[in-house]
Amino acid sequence: MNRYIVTGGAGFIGSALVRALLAEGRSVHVIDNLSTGNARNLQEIADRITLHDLDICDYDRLAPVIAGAHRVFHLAAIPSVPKSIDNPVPSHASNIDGSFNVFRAAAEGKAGRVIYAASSSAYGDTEVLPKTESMAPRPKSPYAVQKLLGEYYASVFSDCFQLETVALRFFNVFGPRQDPTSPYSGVLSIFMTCLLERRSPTIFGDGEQSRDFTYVEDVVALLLKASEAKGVSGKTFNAGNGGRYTLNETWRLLQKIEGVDLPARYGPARTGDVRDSQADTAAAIRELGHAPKFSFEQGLRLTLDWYRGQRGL
Ligand code: UD2
Repeated sequence: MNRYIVTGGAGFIGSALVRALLAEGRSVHVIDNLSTGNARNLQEIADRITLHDLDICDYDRLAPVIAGAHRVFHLAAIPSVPKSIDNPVPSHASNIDGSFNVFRAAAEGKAGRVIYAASSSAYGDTEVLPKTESMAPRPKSPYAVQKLLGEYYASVFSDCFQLETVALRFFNVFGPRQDPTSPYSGVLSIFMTCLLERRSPTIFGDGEQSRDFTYVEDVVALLLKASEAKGVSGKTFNAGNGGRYTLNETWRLLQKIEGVDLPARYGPARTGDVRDSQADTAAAIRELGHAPKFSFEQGLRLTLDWYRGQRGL
């Protein structure tokens, strides 16, 4: 049976993708070193998948798992802009060396297409919104550089080593299972935890920075489409919703949904932070059949319900 590999499959996006692949009847192998991911995210499906507890930096263990796979979804990474500034060495190793290993293992092992999780951070601050794939990248942080380099490798492996690849630039993905417990966690997981605990969040900067928050199920649907689309090898596409919300608007909306009044605190802006982010989704719609289904508010409500359920509320 064809094997579908998900690196980073114990993470919140990866584990949602694993569920979608299982629903399609696929044989799924997860590669994860359980550093940012967590086996809990795969709990009720653990007996339906094969979990390889290994680091993508360990080529000798990685290569035999990837060899001959039908599709490789490469989501394993050390995410976070601030983490890559506070501790650049591990994120460089995972995001650059680890990604190179995945592409190399796929090419040498004659695997099918690799779908690479790139990042909207590659754009940096552009003069124009929304951000289109043809714009020159202007990475502002080590993380952004690392993720961009992975895209370049994806494209070069397609050209030079006949490996099919597609890169998707994820735009601030959120949803159930996103870990809210680290200072490097995604802002919405932190906001929602604050909301349910009736605490004020800290907004870094003036809160007028904006993001194209994208619900995880829409990204999963696009990953599946990118794994089958024709004539797209070596290309990079935005994986966003196409909208744009400031942090101030977002916190206001969450308070309204929950019916509370909890003014945010403000702290210094983060180094390496992008000011505004919004995806032009035209190319992904045209070439991959992207069709985001969840409005921001729908995604927020579903995610909030999930966090609430976790707390038995
Ligand atoms: C970047 C990428 C995103 C993804 C992610 C992975 C951009 C535009 N987006 O997300 O696509 O690759 O990295 O980690 O580069 N913030 C607060 N309070 C908090 C936490 C965060 O105000 O407690 C702010 C933060 O300063 C930023 C915004 O919220 O302005 C979003 O931060 P984030 O860490 O959720 O994601 P971001 O945009 O760095």
